[in-house]
Amino acid sequence: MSTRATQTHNPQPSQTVSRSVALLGLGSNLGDRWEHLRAAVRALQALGEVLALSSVYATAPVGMEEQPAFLNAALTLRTALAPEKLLQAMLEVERGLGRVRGQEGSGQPRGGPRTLDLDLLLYDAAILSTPQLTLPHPELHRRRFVLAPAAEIAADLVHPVLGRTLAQLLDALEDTGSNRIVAVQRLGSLHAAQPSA
Ligand code: PH2
Ligand code: MG
Ligand code: MG
Repeated sequence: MSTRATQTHNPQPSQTVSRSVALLGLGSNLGDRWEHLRAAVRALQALGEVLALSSVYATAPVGMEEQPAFLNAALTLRTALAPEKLLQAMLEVERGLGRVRGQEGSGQPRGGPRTLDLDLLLYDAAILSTPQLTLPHPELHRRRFVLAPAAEIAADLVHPVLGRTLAQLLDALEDTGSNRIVAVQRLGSLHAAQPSA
């Protein structure tokens, strides 16, 4: 029997599983921020294949400004999980790393310090809006702390609503306020030793 015939008669079920590519934002501004990001990447590897991981960036807080500086990063994940399932799994990773959400009664302010924040920024070219999830992430194109790491690993990804690449969106940001270029500093690889500065 020829090799081709063998393959024809033995279809591989795993080849029929559809996979998508998600872009995730990572942030931490509480405790050992570097280690929280590293632990998050390890945990996310259980949800699919991490295709690319950005450098770590030290970023000034946006929104609630009276809080510690953040470390931010981004990664692309090839996954078989649907967007809502992926989001649920991401929330579990956050909880596993000690995140307490800022809800009434939690004692934590909304938008305040967090050990780990994972945001689903893009999922293929999906456009969707449910009470749980908006895609693309509504703040993606407005924030340098998101776009700088994201454009580092996926410059040519097109924002499905705005029709512009991540590199173009980053270029278009004004150098003002919390989006100042100096407010977002590239530190280096997450897998290297943490810079002491
Ligand atoms: N996340 C926020 C609010 N502000 N600022 C920076 N620099 N980085 C963040 O990840 C961040 C923020 C809410 O998720
Ligand atoms: Mg966030
Ligand atoms: Mg979040």
